[in-house]
Amino acid sequence: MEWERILLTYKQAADELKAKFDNIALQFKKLENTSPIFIVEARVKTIPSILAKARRKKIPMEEIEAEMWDIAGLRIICRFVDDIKTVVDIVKAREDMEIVEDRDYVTHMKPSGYRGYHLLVRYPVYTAHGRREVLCEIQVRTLAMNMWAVTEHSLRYKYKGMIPEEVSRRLTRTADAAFMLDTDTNIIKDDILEAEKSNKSRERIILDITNSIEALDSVAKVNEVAELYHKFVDVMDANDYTSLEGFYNEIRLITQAYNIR
Ligand code: 0O2
Repeated sequence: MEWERILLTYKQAADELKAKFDNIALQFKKLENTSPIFIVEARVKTIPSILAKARRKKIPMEEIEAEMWDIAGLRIICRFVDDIKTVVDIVKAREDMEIVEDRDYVTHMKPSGYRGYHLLVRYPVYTAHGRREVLCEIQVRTLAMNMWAVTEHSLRYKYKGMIPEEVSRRLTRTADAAFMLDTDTNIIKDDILEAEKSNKSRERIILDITNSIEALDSVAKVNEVAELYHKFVDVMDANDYTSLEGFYNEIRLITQAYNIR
């Protein structure tokens, strides 16, 4: 096997896919203040890990590329369970990758307690030696699902698959806790997002007021600017969004009158 060439092709696929989904997350955040994609991670399996999985699943060496689906892996982490469906729909609507299979371990939890939505995609890359198609597994999980999976993965590795009874019981409890965390945060999702939105617009208003007063400093009368500073401090002390908005509108009128912003 030409491991280096093969793994470099998978690395290119994983890197490209990460860049694509990172950009989607960025666009959501900039344009809608929130994104169904929270974190994107990409990895290529190491040679020992590929060989171990091939042995475990009895995949002959010459069939590894066709049969091992997750040599290139992308993990998309979401904050809310509902976001998983949004992300899956985004992936399914793309024309630069073909869905080969999907596995919904969110609705159908694995017996281990594992949850996540897996999409197997065929993705073309243009390498130094031409076009290649590789399989890549996209795992979509919530933060809680991911935390559980990473923990269970470490324990499984530590105990070589023979997790002691007591540890296994605790793992089941943490899976239940992760499920509850996901269910409850999903129910109050709108509340959480609304709170974050108003925090963000508060921060933006405060920054705008500060910049406006600074700009007025060079054109308005000293007394007028000092008065505005005092009023700003009072409004901040009051910690009331309506007063802040009122003061913001007042400042905007003044800056417009001075024709500075
Ligand atoms: P790694 O080190 O994360 O890459 P299966 O035969 O069902 O066990 P299969 O057929 O390879 O697995 O496909 P599946 O079910 O889609 O699982 C592929 C990957 O999903 C795994 O890759 C894990 O990353 C993750 N996964 C699936 N089941 C579990 C689970 O019970 N616990 C944890 N922690 N992760 C899971 P690898 O190669 O096993 O591991």
